[in-house]
Amino acid sequence: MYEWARTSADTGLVADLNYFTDTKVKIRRDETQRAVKKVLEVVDSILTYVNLRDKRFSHQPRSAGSYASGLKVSKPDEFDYMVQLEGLPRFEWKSVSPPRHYNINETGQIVRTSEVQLPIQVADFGTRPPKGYHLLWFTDNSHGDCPRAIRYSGDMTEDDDLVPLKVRSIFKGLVQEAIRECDLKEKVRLCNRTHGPAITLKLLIGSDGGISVDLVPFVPNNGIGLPPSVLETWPRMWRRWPPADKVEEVKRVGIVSVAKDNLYWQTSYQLCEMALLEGIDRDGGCRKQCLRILKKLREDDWCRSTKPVVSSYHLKTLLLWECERYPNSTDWSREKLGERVLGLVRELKKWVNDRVCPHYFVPEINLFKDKHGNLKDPENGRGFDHVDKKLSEFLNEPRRLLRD
Ligand SMILES: Nc1nc2c(ncn2[C@@H]2O[C@H](COP(=O)(O)OP(=O)(O)OP(=O)(O)O)[C@@H](O)[C@H]2O)c(=O)[nH]1
Ligand SMILES: [Mg+2]
Repeated sequence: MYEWARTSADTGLVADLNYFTDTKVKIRRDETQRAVKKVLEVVDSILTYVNLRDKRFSHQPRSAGSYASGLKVSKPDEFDYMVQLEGLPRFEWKSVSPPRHYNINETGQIVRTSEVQLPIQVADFGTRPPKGYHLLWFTDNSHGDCPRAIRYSGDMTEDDDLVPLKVRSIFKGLVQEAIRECDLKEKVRLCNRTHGPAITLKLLIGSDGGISVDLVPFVPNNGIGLPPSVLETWPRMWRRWPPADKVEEVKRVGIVSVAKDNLYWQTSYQLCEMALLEGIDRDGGCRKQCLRILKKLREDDWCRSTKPVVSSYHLKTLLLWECERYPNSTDWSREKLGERVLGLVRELKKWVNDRVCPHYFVPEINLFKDKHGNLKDPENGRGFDHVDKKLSEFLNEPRRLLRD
């Protein structure tokens, strides 16, 4: 295409993307604030009750997810909070497990066993937890340096391991009790199906289908920061992003553990990702706008099924990789909005085609697969084919969808 024609097409695309942002992506600030106020009233009373009953769960919710990072799109109908476990004795991370004397039975109960080694659940991984998972082993349960001796006893542990299944079910039981005792039954429903590490509440307030709230109990990192294996490869030597001060901040913030699996703790980089996103556009760039546009397109067009193969998390991961690929501020200036959005979609299409979404901190982890190495596609690959087709349509005629 001639240069002048390309330039005017770019300008048109940028104008359309800005129009799309203003009309479809932005949420009204007052609407969000009203929703947050209502959500926090409920979450505060639940966590205050839970903490009174069990001091191991913090009463202070920690805002996480897209709201905390200014990345929510369209409607304020979903919020994420993390709930810290407190008063923990000293513990170590274990990624190679010596034989344990407990396991999980067919009905999902923890059982004592004298013969079976723990990792039987994931036989393919031998005696190791799957990549990205670990055990949390209490080295000393005496609480020597804990002022309020909060006991982590058998109700949460087995063989001195803190067991995710036990932590999650104790927390869930207490949340259920809180809803009953705090007279919240008319307003709040506890979702029975637990997906991932969260306990999900449905607040029957606000518009349409109510507001969904995820509460994720987490274990702080005990001063570990980032695991040594990650520090060997991150920040990547050949990359010039993130800036040095961010790298230091991320190293300080570090990982936490969340109860996604029943027997193993999942390493979560959520706080690191939040730190990276905080101030990501301090040079006046359009990175967050790109991500919000992609999230909205995903929701409205690319992945409308109830079990989408591409999630918000995949898109956030995509943006972080693209920031490394384009480390210069000039690449993310407002006039480059069109070029960057198309670049992101092209890269996403490649990922979808290859069925590979590399975790930003641990690239060997493919976020399109589960811990057993199976593709997360309920339609056996057809879900990915569908997204692939949608992405091609968008790349062929991006402005059509934006103006619909
Ligand atoms: N390791 C890992 N973390 C995830 C995954 N899905 C979500 N998370 C984390 O949990 C947070 C909340 O998840 P979501 O509510 O689905 O995503 P969100 O960023 O809040 O985006 P929306 O709610 O869609 O606006 C994300 O920001 C991630 O940090 C996953 O598959 N793997
Ligand atoms: Mg969310």
